[in-house]
Amino acid sequence: MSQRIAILGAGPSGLAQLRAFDAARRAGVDVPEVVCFEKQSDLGGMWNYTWRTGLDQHGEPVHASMYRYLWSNGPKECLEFADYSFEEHFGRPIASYPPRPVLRDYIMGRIERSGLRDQIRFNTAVHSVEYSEETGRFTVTVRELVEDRMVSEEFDWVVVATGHFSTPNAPNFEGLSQFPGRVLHAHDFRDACEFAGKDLLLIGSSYSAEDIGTQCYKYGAKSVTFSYRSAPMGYDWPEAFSEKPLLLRVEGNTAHFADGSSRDVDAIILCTGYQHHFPFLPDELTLRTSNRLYPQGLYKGVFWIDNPKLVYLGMQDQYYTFNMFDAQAWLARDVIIGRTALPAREEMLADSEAWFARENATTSADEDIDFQAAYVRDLVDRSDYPDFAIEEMAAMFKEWMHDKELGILDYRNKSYRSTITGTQAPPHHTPWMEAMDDSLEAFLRVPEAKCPETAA
Ligand code: FAD
Ligand code: NA7
Repeated sequence: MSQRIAILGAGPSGLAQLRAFDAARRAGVDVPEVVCFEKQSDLGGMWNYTWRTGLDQHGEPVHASMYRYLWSNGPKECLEFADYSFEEHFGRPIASYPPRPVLRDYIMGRIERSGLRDQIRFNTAVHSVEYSEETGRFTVTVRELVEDRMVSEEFDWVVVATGHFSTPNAPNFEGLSQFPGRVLHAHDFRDACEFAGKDLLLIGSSYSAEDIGTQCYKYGAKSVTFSYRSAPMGYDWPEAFSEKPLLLRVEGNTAHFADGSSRDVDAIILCTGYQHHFPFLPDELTLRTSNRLYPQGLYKGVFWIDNPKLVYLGMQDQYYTFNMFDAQAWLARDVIIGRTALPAREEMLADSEAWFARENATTSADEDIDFQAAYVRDLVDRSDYPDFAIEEMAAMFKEWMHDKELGILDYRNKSYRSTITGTQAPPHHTPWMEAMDDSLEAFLRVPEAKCPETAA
């Protein structure tokens, strides 16, 4: 009987796995049957926007943590697919920091053009995965959401690509229950306009805090106070921003911080990160990790060492995103089709522990970037995924971090050169702070040429 592969999730990671099999099929390889289960009604994963929060219309947890007006927080040149450039998709060069709908269009375009949509079962939520030692196969049980029925099927391999930025890590702080304003986690943040004119407190000092804070300011928040647990972000913030140590308690609408200072605020947003959460997996197959560059227990960051027929994609904290997921998916495919053999368990464990220790030894963001670049290089060298300029991208990531230090509200106005096509991105027609419309149409609009007499 030919092998069957289940891919759980049709976000960038799951789509990378579909694309990897398709590339082999096009090259004449006899590939197994692939079925992708996706609980949303469309592909795109986190890049789909919904107004919904909490549970969806079927009673399933809403996956989306993305919000209106979200623009890429890194240069698109660092996440470009090696086998499908932005220029190929849009037919011309575009600016370096696109808003969410543009990136979604790009991710979806590669799949639509390969005709892979048929392999995805939409509106289908995975509810359990069980492995039988006896048969050596997995039973995947899904709920078909529209029909409201449970269905089980058997597979030889399971690829978990359900993402890890969806289930909030939401700590409690004394007094929050009595706070008179809104308290929410970043996962439920949707529209910055709601907070225009307000004094905001954001807990956390990483990407979500930085991006939601700057965005609320862009759309009219009166002030933004960040509260950090370990270290402040330390940007050269405009006057309306301040950074405080950890929130100790809230009394009424007054927030009290660890340095004895306090501040009156109207709303509190917990930007305290996410949990890796796999409610459909049994204990022995569940990855348990913090948000880090090398989660433990995975060979090459992908294969579950205790049962390597279970594959995890995209479970790392991420500098590299789409192209790293591709590199992982290509290697997973090669093992599944028997092109590459996995070493013995002891060797897999030793390799994974060595990477884990190497990550623990990094002491700066630059070293973290180099670490992830080395990891992606190791993956790419093991499959026929098109080689790409991983190390040059690492240099771009470092430049990007420097751009942010120079101007946290301006860094998205910079342009980078694609390592895939060699094209320098044009500057965007509107500086990010003034670009209020995040639609694909507004982003791609070619500005009208100014008459010589009106051009200053
Ligand atoms: P996801 O995109 O999360 O996709 C997982 C898929 O699995 C979803 O479609 C989901 O519906 C499905 N799923 C989950 N559970 C089930 C189930 N039980 N049954 C069936 N289907 C299920 N990355 C960047 O490169 N640039 C950025 O600017 C950027 N900004 C971000 C901003 C925010 C607010 C967040 C949260 C993330 C951001 N990221 C960014 C990272 C982003 O997560 C990745 O780009 C990418 O979406 C990860 O892909 P994935 O496929 O691993 O996971
Ligand atoms: P991250 O990057 O995992 O960061 C989580 C932040 O939350 C980080 O600053 C943590 O502080 C902070 N945190 C976590 N728990 C607490 C508690 N209990 N108290 C105070 N602060 C806490 O998650 P993000 O949401 O910022 O980013 C995730 C993705 O979403 C990313 O890819 C973006 O592109 C969008 P720490 O520094 O650990 O002390």
